[in-house]
Amino acid sequence: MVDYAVDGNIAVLSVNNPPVNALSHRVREGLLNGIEKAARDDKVKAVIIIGKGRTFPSGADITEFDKPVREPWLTVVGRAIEASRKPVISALHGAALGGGLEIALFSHYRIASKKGSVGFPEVALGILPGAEGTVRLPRVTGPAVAMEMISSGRRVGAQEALKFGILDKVVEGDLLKEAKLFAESVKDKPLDGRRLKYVKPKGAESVDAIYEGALAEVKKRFKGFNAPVNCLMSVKGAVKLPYEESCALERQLFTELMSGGQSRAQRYAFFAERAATKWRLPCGASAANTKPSEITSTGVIGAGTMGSGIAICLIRVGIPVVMVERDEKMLQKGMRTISDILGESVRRKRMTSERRTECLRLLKGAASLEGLKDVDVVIEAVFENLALKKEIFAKLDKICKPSAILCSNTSTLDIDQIASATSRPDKVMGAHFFSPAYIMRLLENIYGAKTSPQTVATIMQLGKTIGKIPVLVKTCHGFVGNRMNQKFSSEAFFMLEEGALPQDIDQVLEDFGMPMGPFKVGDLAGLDIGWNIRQEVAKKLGVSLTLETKYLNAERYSSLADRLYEMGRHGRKTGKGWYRYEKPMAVKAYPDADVTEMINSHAKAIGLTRRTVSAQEIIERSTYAAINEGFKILEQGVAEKPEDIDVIWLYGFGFPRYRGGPMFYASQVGLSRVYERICHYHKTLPYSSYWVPSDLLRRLASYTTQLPMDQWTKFTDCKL
Ligand code: 3H9
Repeated sequence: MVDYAVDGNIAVLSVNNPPVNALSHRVREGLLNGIEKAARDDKVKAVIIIGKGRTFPSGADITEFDKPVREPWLTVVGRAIEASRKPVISALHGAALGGGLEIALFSHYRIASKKGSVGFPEVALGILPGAEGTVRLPRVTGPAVAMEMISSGRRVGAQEALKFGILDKVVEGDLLKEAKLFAESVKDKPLDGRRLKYVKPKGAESVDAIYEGALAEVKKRFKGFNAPVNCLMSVKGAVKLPYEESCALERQLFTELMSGGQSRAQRYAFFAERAATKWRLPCGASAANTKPSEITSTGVIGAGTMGSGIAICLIRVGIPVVMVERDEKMLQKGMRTISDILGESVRRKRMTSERRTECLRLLKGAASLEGLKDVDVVIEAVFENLALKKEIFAKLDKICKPSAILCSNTSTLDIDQIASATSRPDKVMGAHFFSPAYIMRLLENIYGAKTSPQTVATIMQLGKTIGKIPVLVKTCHGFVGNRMNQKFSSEAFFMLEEGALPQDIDQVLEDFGMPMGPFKVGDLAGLDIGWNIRQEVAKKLGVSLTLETKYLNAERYSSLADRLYEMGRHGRKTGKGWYRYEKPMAVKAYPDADVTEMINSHAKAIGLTRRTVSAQEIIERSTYAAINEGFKILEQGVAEKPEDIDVIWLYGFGFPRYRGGPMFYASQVGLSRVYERICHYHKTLPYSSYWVPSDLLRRLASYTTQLPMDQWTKFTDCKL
């Protein structure tokens, strides 16, 4: 795990723990042994710590966090490094993160290769850098930079780290060779001033003001998260308190976070995200045994918001796109949108203007589907209409080369139906992007009954290439995200009828951690969209909706949103929706007495006596309706594992990461409690069939000791 070698009078400790050289028990032990061995060897005058493979250690081994701690602790190793009488030089490359950076800060010198980066991502795991990271970083950077870096988890490149004083030198070429030259140059120098524990932190006089400013910022930016606040408190302590006291404070704040539920959820989310990309099909094909095809050209159909956003994702990573639109005016509008969005990235310094020009060069427009005859993958992003999509896929099938993969950016429609319009159902998939497609990281990829493993592998790989978190699901109406979200949102309307107001429900769910309550989301999206969809559904069912409609297709129906629509309140764009706005498109939402009045009279019209709906009920009915559906989704093999569902909710709907996702949240509440409440709502809320308890949940809830999440799907009948 740590190789020891001596070259001349330099000892080299090489950490060898692929893939990211995590500081596992054996690595810590190896480093400590190496330092002690170098101390005993009279020949050795300096020590280099370096990582083998792709990176310097990227942090503590997160898989060890829930196990009993094994000696030596990271701080024990670090303190031995600092106490060494022979200079220790950490030579960084790749991503020197978390505990890795802490090891470097215990060392007397730090050099890095030009492409290396450093950072403290612990905050994303719900903890803080607990091996003196918060104590040591401010000693080199001052409190402002340390607070910003540690509370945000931001990674900084080598040049910026040099500017901040984190590094002593940035080198090009062979890192080990450069580190040896550096070691030769410092091996006889005294170590006074190189041991950070003795360095007086800078900025003590201004730390209170810096802390207050940083606190206000993190409370806004990371609302609800505990770790960023503890990070700031610890850095403040490091600047104000004597060294040992600040270490004790750091340990106390670290332990508090580590033992809390937020960190458990955030660590789960870290691994869930990685597990989601490891897809597996019922036939046994998987990410591990299926090779993706190479993609060198793509086509996007539709130059609207979604099509343009998808095209940006592709050209941004160097993949050429042919964008097709029937209407030349729309095509030009789409091209302009893309150019403007990339222009904004340049203005925000996220992209150079040369890079923007290169990206735009990869974008071509075409006025007919013929333009797609040579591309490897097509992503269709037209209006959500099955007949239209089938017509387009039938044409594509004739035009595109036989090996081309055809994807539909649909949020609900059956992939098998779309595939049936082609002679290549094995090469048809759903690729559900979330809006705005160039920002949202989730890509819900949908396979149909005949989709081939290679098609799946190719589109999952394409998702990774364009920087998304691709999650694979089986086709069904609404797939995973919208199918569950529909239940989550439906309950909000019913609770309005029963006694709550839009602002009550939004506030409770925002306090729970959702980025926006469902009524603010509705106002933002535009209430005409939902109205159109409801009219379409009613038309298909051959019924007409009235303002007193209470049931649709034997299911409970709320016509409150229809009443609002009829009042001309179409959301933010009209300055009125569930809320009142100062003017159309304004952001600040005000509760509106007219809406309250409308809700009250509607309840009366449909014969409901309004009552108080508690915060607890709002949370339960929204989340448990979605969770029950999540268990049905697992039962039916639509998602392969609970992690897939959680990742979809974390990245597609902003479910609070410190709750891990709806399925993890259910595991923390306790499956028997969740099941019991679902049974209660099933009994008390008739005509909402989604409250019928999931059979899988019932079985899991019957265990006296709750089963771990990785065993849940072992209990599905129609297991993958
Ligand atoms: C810490 O340091 C605490 C200390 O301050 C104090 C302690 C007292 N441990 O992401 P990838 C696995 S907390 C264990 O796909 P990339 C990962 O699960 C830590 N395993 O690669 C995956 O496994 P698999 C602070 C880890 O190239 C494989 O490695 N550090 C760890 O896209 C490849 O990972 C962090 O939070 C770990 N620390 O990205 C850094 N890290 O193949 C967390 C990764 O079975 N790591 N794995 O799915 C990262 O951000 C990224 O992994 C990194 C590489 C940027 C390094």
